Parts: sequence; C-alpha cells; structure tokens
Amino acid sequence: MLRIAIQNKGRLSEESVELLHGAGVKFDNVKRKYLVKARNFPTEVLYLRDDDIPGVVASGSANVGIVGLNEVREKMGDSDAVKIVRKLGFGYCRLCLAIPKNETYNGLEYFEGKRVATSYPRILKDFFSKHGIKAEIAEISGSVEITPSAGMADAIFDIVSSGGTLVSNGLKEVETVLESEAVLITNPKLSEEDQGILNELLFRIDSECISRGKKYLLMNIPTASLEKAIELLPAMRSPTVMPLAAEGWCSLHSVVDSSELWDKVRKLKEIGAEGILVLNLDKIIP
Ligand code: PRT
Ligand code: ZN
Repeated sequence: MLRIAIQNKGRLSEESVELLHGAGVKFDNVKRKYLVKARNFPTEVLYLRDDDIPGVVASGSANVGIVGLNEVREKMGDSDAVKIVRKLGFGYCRLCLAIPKNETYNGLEYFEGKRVATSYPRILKDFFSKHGIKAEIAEISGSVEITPSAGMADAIFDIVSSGGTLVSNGLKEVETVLESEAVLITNPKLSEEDQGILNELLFRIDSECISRGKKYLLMNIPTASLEKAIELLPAMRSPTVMPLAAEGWCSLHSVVDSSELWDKVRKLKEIGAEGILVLNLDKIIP
C-alpha cells in the first residue's frame, strides 16, 4: 500500500487531487477524514499542511508526497532524505528578494547589514552565505509582505507568482533565488512492492502530464500542401494522413500544444487547410 501525502487545503490541493484522479486513482475527496483509501489502486491519500509533507515523507510515515519545491528545499536543504522524482507542471512560483520600490538597488550588497523578513529562513541563509552577505534574517510565518511598511524589516524574501502582492505593498522584486513548482517526492527507501506501485503511478502521471494542454487537430488539406503541413505538425511520430474521396485532398490528424494552436491554425489556413476541427484530448499514452 503506497501512502501519498497531499496538501489538505490551499493552492496545491485541487490540482494534486485532479492529477491522482486523472491517473485513475479513485478516492473520495473528503479532507476531514485525513486518510482516505483509494477504491481501485493500492494507495491511500493522507491530507496534510504543505509544511509537514517533506518531513512526513522523509520519515517514511508517507511513501510519496506532492508539494512545492520551495517547501522541499526549505525543510530538507540539499539532503537526500527525500527524492524528487517528477516536476508536475503546476503551482509555479518563485522565491524572491524584494525591497521598497523607491530604493535604489545595485546588487546583492544592498542586503549587507539589512533585516530581511521571510518564512523561508533556511533557503535565504544558504543564499546569503553562498554570496558572502551578512544580513539579519527575521523568520515570520505569514504576511511577510507587510513587514517593510510596518517598519519591521528592510526587505522581504517571499513567494511571488503574479507579483501583484508586491506591487500593492509598495515593493519591487530584485532577485530570484528559486524557481518552484509542485513536485512529486518519495522516501528513498521503498519496499519492492511499493516501488512497483510507484512505477505504475509514475507511468500514468507521465501520460497525464504529456496530455495536459494538448489538443487533437483534424483538417482537410490539399495533397500538394501535405509536405508543408507535416513540417508544421510533427506530432508524436508523424501525423496521420488519410486520402479523401475528393481527388487532390487528404485528411490530416495530429496533436498540438494549445499554446501553439492559433499560430499553427493560421499557418495551416495559409497553405489551404479547410474544415479544421480542434478536439480536447483525454490521454496520450506514449
Ligand atoms: O495551510 P498550508 O500550510 O498547507 O498552506 P500555505 O498557506 O503554506 O500554502 P499555500 O496554499 O498558500 O501555497 C502552497 C504552495 O503553492 C506554496 O508552497 C507554493 O509552492 C505554491 N504557490 C504558487 C504559491 C503561490 N503560487 C503564491 N502566489 N504560494 C503562495 N503564493 C502567495 C504569494 O506569496 C502572495 O502572498 O500568494 C500571494 C499572491 O501572489 P502574487 O505574486 O500572485 O500576488
Ligand atoms: Zn504551509
């Protein structure tokens, strides 16, 4: 039985549940239960605060965890108490140093002798000592962004995503220390049985991650433009081409990344594509 720790409520919890459901691990999402057994896969889901996930996986109380890389680095440093086995492509953010917006910034020396408030003291301490900066680190568990205007700190080191919170607190980002996203971590010592279950889970998660953000594209294309169309649509191996009853035309099927969809559609139209259908994709099993 593989025990997977995920965040109970917060920014990562919904997508963690979706990822496991997408990987075919069916369980009732009842967080108040704390520990829920999956109905169709030998796993159980343990709901925790994100801060506790790295430690619980390191101690072996859970075998696997889904948590932000920021939390893993803060709690574990570079130790190998947990293994990062996948980056999961959600929960993107960065850990940044930020200072009052009217201050002039000419590099890291700015922080020499300054007081910096953060909930990530370990990562910051390592960063400052790597760069030979002596600053005071004030550990605070929440609302770090208000500390400069409240006169409690000169600068902050905090998670940034859109940057809106910094702006509304009169701060500006000056250094990025860590780029983070949700990661799948495991205890380094899994039983053979648990390793087998994990391998199956990873196979399914990989398929989920590949399929995410992809669209299935079908169109009619003049045979004369086929070569150019195939260049535009490399697909997994190569696009599928089928002849149409109308002479000089064929049907082309492929998979594209949604971020490239409109650019590809425009280029395909330019070379004569017609009747383009864009469909949602459920799974790609490579
Ligand atoms: O209760 P628990 O301890 O489990 O939750 P938490 O409050 O510690 O964490 P939570 O749910 O806020 O975040 C969980 C994880 O999501 C973090 O550890 C990061 O890995 C990731 N993440 C992604 C973020 C953000 N984006 C984010 N924007 N975590 C926090 N923020 C904060 C940011 O610090 C700012 O205060 O959200 C606010 C808005 O950010 P802007 O830059 O978009 O304005
Ligand atoms: Zn937390």
